[in-house]
Amino acid sequence: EQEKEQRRRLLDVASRFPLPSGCRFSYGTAGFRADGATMAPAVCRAGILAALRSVKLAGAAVGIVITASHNPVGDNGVKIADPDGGMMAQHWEPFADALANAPDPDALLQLVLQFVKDEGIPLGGHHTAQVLLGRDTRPTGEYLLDAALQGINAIVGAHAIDMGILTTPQLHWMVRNKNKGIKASESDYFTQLIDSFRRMLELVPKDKGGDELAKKLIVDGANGIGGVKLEQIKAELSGIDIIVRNSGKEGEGILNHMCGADFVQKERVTHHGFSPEDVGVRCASLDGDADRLVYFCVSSASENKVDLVDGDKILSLFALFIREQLDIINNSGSQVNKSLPARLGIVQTAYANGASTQFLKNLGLEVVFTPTGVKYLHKKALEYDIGIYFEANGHGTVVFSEEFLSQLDSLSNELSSETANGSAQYHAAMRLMAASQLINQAVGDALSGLLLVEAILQYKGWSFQNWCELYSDLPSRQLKVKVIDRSSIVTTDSETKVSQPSSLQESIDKETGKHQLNRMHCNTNYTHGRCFVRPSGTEDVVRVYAEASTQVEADSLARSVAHHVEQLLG
Ligand code: G16
Repeated sequence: EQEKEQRRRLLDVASRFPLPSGCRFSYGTAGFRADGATMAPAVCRAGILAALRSVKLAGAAVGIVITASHNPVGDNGVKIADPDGGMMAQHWEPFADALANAPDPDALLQLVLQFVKDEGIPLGGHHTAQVLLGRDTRPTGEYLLDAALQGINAIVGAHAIDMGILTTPQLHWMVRNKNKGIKASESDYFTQLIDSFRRMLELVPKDKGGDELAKKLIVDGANGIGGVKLEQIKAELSGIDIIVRNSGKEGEGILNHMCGADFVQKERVTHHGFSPEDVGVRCASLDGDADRLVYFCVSSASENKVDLVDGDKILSLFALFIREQLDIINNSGSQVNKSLPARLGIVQTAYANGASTQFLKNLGLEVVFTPTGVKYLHKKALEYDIGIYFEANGHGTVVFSEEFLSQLDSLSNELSSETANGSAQYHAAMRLMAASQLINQAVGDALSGLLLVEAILQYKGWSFQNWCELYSDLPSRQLKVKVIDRSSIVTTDSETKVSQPSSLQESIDKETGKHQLNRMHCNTNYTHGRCFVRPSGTEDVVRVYAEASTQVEADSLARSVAHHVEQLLG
């Protein structure tokens, strides 16, 4: 009977959300994304998928976030969070694609039945499933939420819980906590941020307390959900004075339009909503769903220019801080000889500015690379006791292994019970503990990242300028190229090389070579020259990234390679 009911529900929901002809969805860098108005079939099927994932994992909570993050307001998307709060396991992505593109109800039913059999999913038994849903502020959000709910309810025994309008990282955090059996509501999330931030500030050495001006922080909310949430808690964040711009309130502007982390990182110009009075003030910028964070400072109002601190420099700040605390614990030379061996790993992508990689390697840190996408970086970072990952675009976090945290916990207990209470070692251990509570362990989170940055700047007594001057970025340029079919580009070596079409890599090599030749003739060169091309997994474009020793060279290298892409792929 239950099996019959299951089949009926799947056929029924599939007929309610037919796939429009010509539509093709792909579970890209961060789930399905497209024009919001065309997304309902894919979102409904993501609902089915999430419920199946929960059944497979013995009823553990799985998450669905309806967002297109940094994309324009007309777009929308959907991604699934696994029970640990991370991205859905990648080996389910081919099924996700097949399900989203199933042409009719019968094909969809057959696909599900086959998959359930292959994966050993106990559908039809006395299973349960629970799916937590969150969405951002996009106008298509509510309509897509309904499509997701219908998809979830098509699986017998599945239970959907709508968590409301949230930042993407909040939903990931909730899923993780719920499965750990710990507090998982939005107010619990805020309490954790506020308390651990306060603890971090209490551990700032007394001589480092910043002046009043240094407490001022302007945050560009990209007219999305991040600014809204920050407004809710800013009064409780003692120690910083936050002003939110592009907060998403009526009349403030359009989501991600001329504002937000992606805009300032790519364009390097001031946002909508900033004025000459802001010159010299420390500013942070979030993206539409607050999973990205970059910092900037308006350097010249007349020229509209900004000094940018991107994800690489945030990573470098975190790495310095964590390394310093580990060094204090391990080499303090204090009377209490306690040590805490920790494998610290740094994860970057090909977009990381070459100067940042060099800086980190010069510190003696282990730096590894993965393809673009938090799903790759996060997984890699989990291989370390402390893994720090960031994409240049501001997407990243710091993950601490359970084992390391429990060692840290016993160390701080020991230290606190000995005479060393109050010692540098003890304080360093407490700082790491507070940082692990503050920074989101499930996924990159702009709000928690921002508070950790602010606490570390105060700890170090650093201004924005001190931070910015950690190293000088190599000039770089990123371009987007529209082509007929971006999937015809296949990359290898963590996306640094094109394997197909092979002639494209030859052209890229030739362009770099040409400019090296220029060095001899015209005294210009790409001493630090680097260029790669990859299809975006969130937009219908091919991305071109070039880096060189001058801005003119980086621009020209990017332009010539973009031209080859256009010529070859239309
Ligand atoms: C998403 C991913 C990021 C990725 C970005 C761009 O960000 O979560 O990991 O760097 O897309 O990806 P692509 O170059 O493939 O378009 P967001 O902020 O849009 O969720």
